[in-house]
Amino acid sequence: MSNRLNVAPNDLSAFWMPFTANRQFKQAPRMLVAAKDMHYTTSDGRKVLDGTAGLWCVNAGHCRPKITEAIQRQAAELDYAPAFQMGHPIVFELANRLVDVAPEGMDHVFFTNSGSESVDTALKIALAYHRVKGDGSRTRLIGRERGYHGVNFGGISVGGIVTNRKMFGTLLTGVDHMPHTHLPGKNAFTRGEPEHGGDLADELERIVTLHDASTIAAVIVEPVAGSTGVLIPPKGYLQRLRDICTKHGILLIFDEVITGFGRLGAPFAADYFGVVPDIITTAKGVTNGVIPMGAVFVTKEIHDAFMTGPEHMIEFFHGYTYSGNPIASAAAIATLDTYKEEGLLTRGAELAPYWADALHSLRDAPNVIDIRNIGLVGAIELKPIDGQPTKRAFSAFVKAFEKGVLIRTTGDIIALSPPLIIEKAQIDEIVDCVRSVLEAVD
Ligand code: PXG
Ligand code: PLP
Repeated sequence: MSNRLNVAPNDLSAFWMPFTANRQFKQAPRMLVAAKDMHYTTSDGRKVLDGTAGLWCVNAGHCRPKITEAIQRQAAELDYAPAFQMGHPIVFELANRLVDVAPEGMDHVFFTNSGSESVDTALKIALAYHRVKGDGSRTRLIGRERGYHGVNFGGISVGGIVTNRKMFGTLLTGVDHMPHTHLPGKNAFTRGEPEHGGDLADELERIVTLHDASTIAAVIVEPVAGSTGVLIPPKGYLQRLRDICTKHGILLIFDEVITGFGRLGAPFAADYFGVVPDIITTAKGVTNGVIPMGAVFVTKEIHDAFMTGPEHMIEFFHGYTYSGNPIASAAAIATLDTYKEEGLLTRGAELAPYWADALHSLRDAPNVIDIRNIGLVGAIELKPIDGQPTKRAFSAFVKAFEKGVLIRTTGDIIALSPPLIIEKAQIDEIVDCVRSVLEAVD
């Protein structure tokens, strides 16, 4: 084991941590120094059960040998190749492999390095697609309240998380938002897709009428909203969005950065719900979270619309230095191999009923006001402490970590999304821990 284990740096000030209460963290750091399968090891040598697959990304569990070896081999063989006007075989192989597991009709892949980049790429593809088709008046983008589409300017413009938007000026113009679908008064403690709220998709029709379809390029939604606290689409909602988009020539983008690669018990949410969009954004699970990589899937129709004009000309003026870089590509292929060998893209479906029962057994725990679940995702919504929103959930997070389980909280919601290799006994361990924590915190 590395000799860095147990050696904590004595000055934490230089690193400005992302999405973190920096001052509080640095007073009482929570350091992870190693990981294997379902567990992290902390700097004080404790094992912590990973209830969140890192940040919703380590779908096959940690430090899987095949992925580690692929990265080591690739780093020694071809470390980097220019992404523009040059190629290397492994990224082409990866694209073929990804298209094979993607929903029918998703025939081409554009590589990025994160979910945020995938989202901005998808929005740019949508705008440019209409333009190359001679439909350049379609410039509006429609997102949804409470949506999370990463942190770049396109993503926060169509996103609907107020704290992620309000500090950053006027964002993209020409963006509108549909209402979110969270209806706790009607749908609390629903298992899977809620009964009420499918008609909220008709709000899209209202927005289309307001702006006129001829001005709208695309609609982007998370099929299951993750980051905001696990909002599951009401029955019929996504199909209705699909129908409205098709009727008006608007592209439908599913942001599957969380739901992609088995999280719901099907390879993609598009498979799970039987609703196929025009563009799918992914990241996280593409490489099991091990190396940054994102992938944007598009239909043949969208791709082919760009393949016009003189052949020596670049068709789409977009790309990243690290788009499809060799090491990430090798990690992704090894990840797909691991998913396939262990049936992980559908394993969530087998475990989902057990997962649902376990989560809903917390219904009578203190301060629980809602429990939601789908595939291997779950949320436990807590009653906020009066005048101190987020405090109760954050205390639960800290206490659970001390007790040996990593959970994630957003607002006063506990979100759970374990690696897809989880065993039933480990599901019990997470739920028992959450119960004891809820009994212990204010
Ligand atoms: N779209 C969706 C739907 C996401 O969930 C992104 C885009 C952005 O991906 P990157 O790779 O740029 O972070 C995400 C990421 C949380 C949490 O705790 C969620 C995300 C990232 C970090 C934390 O809910 N989602
Ligand atoms: N900024 C500068 C000055 C650059 O030269 C580049 C890329 O060449 C970028 C930003 C974009 O970096 P990336 O391609 O890694 O997104």
